[in-house]
Amino acid sequence: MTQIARFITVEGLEGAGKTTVLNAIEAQLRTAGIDLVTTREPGGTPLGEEVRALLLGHKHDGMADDTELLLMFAARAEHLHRVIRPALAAGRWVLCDRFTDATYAYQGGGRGIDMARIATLEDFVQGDLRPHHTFLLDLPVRQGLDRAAGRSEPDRFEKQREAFFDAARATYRARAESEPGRFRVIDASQDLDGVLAQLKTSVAALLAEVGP
Ligand code: T5A
Repeated sequence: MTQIARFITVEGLEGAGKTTVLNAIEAQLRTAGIDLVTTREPGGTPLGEEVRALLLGHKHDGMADDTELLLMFAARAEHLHRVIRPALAAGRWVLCDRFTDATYAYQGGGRGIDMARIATLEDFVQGDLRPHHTFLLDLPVRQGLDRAAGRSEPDRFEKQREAFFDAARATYRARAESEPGRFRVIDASQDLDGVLAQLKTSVAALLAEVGP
């Protein structure tokens, strides 16, 4: 395939089913002959994975909201430098589990940090690089938390109260509404077969849009 390399992200609350969906998108793109790199945030590099452990673990419970925000962007700067920009420059597509929309949703919506401050950091760290396509797996907060419960010891984010996730979901949905060309919203409250069927159609539409 000769299309311009695409940067695709997958977003959603805990228990939305990102892991399964990412695997399905990856398989469909590879079948279409696309060379891609799959990665995740926070993380995706050795430094980023260490920052992820700081952010998700409980060693620093109660860290300042601004510390959390800056650590997200520090990990992202490294990720862009080592993985995302080099892949796109080499013509490879990038499929990333979460990116800056998660920062708007969790640190902006959830923590209440001013969105304008997040936008300033976004410009500083990313320049004009933004995802081309974003799949948002949307489902009611309670349903996602119930699915996620019992998988393992809850991380620092999974321990937040429901109101935190309500605000994060509202932010995700508002962003999707304001950028309909970039976002594809998947109803993740359906069973797995239903979610995968929506996804297959959506990825096929994306492939048709970018052309051979
Ligand atoms: N974060 C991240 C920020 O605060 N700011 C940022 O800028 C960034 C980048 C990262 C955390 O960091 C925060 C957000 C997160 O809290 P993570 O591991 O990426 O952590 O996020 P999680 O949401 O915790 O990811 P998970 O892998 O744990 O959740 P998934 O992938 O959405 O859920 P998944 O696939 O594991 O599914 C959960 C369970 O539900 C079942 C699955 O089989 C599984 O058992 N399931 C379904 N069951 C029925 N029907 C369906 N449709 C189902 N889909 C999945």
